[in-house]
Amino acid sequence: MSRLVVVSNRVGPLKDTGKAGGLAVALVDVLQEMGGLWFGWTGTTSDEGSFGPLQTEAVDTVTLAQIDMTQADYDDFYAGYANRTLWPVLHYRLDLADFSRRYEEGYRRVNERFATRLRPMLKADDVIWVQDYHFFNFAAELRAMGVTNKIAFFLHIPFPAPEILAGLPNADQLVRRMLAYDLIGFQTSRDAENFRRFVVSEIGGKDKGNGVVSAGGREVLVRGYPIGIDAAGFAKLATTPDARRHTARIEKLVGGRPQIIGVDRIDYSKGLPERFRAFERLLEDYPENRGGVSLMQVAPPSRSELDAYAEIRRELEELTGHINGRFADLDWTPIRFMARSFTRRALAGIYRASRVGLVTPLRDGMNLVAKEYVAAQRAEDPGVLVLSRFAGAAEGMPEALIVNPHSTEGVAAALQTALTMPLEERRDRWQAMFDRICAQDASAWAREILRDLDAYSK
Ligand code: ADQ
Repeated sequence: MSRLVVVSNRVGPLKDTGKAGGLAVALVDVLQEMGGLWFGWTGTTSDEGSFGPLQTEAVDTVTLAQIDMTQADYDDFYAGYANRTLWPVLHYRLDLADFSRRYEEGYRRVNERFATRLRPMLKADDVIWVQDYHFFNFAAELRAMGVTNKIAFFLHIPFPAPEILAGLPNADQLVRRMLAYDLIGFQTSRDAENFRRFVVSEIGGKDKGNGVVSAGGREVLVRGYPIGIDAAGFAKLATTPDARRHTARIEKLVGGRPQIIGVDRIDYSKGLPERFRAFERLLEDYPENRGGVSLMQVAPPSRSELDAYAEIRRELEELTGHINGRFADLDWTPIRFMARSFTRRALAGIYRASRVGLVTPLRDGMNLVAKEYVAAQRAEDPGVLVLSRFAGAAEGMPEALIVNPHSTEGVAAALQTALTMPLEERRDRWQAMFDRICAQDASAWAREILRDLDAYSK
């Protein structure tokens, strides 16, 4: 059997994968089974950067190999092109994107450097799997060095409609270089369709049917592979003593009154201010909820060096103050906003104590919180998921209450429906979603991509 080589910006952990979430669990599973190498960035910067020593660590059949970046690489490649250019464009926010040429050059430089460092570690029949928007160019760089191995790519975030992507300077070159992969996986069939449309309309390629596109002498399989979570594992987490303690603390606090839960990194793609306004509208339009229903929002800060992120945090603090000032009572606080993170066990317990899971991104590749919320529920008395139509997760979770996150009234009405939904309907909807996320879990996702890569690439 071929060895698996995974490339991603951050690697690991190999042990304690439970703390890291579904992706690490899924990748470590397949890496262990096939034997493998996981290559990426150490997370630190140094003067030598990617020319510095390779840091390795091996557990059983799996080796982690990591290299540093220079501060300039970090600024141009990571904080620059990846997070200030690609992230906003791929989330349909051309208005927030920074198209500095320096960033684009840094991106090419780091892709080339990382590929150069991986090259001598590759064996002839290795199967290579590259993750996410940091490394769109990786296969093209390897091909230029004569690598003919099978190489797959998976994009964790959305791939926008061609009309949006065309706004990115040199988008056509970026997509041409992506065709160096043999298989390109996206979160949804819509993202895959957007990519195929771009190939046809912007670079003169052909859609050959069954997901295959051809251009520049290459044929590539392009499909949706919705990522899953370790659903069974997460359901178990929700019943651990640690999780139960968190469930009990919330239940004591709310005393039988329903809680709505939101859990997101602070990011403009997550629709957080819109969500707070929709909750305010719930209290305005359905006054019977005043003094009863509360919203708990858990949101660890991310990328706080970027202005757009710091602004959202300020806006959320203001909205919390405004809504609480307007509606709070002696024994009831409408919104509890916590800009911090929790362990996965604690999170599982928090989901379980919440009657409604509110997941309303303006754009999201998949959104794992939607699946974790479902996995953590009690089968006999499950909560209701309210889910944005613009999360990739909506494609595979039609039993959720699907909303347009831009519609304050629409989300408020869905919340009211969720809060008043009879037990039997809650159970039916939950069971269908739970069965599906168990069948289509993270490990099934990884295996399907690798199976298709093996079957379709010559
Ligand atoms: P993210 O944008 O990070 O991931 P998401 O899929 O929701 O979004 O995953 C976030 C993870 O972080 C979840 O596992 C969640 O439990 C955890 N988390 C969030 N807030 C937390 C907190 N306060 N404490 C502890 N843990 C917290 C990107 C894409 C997504 C895609 C994933 C996986 O943007 O669309 O689903 O990759 O492919």
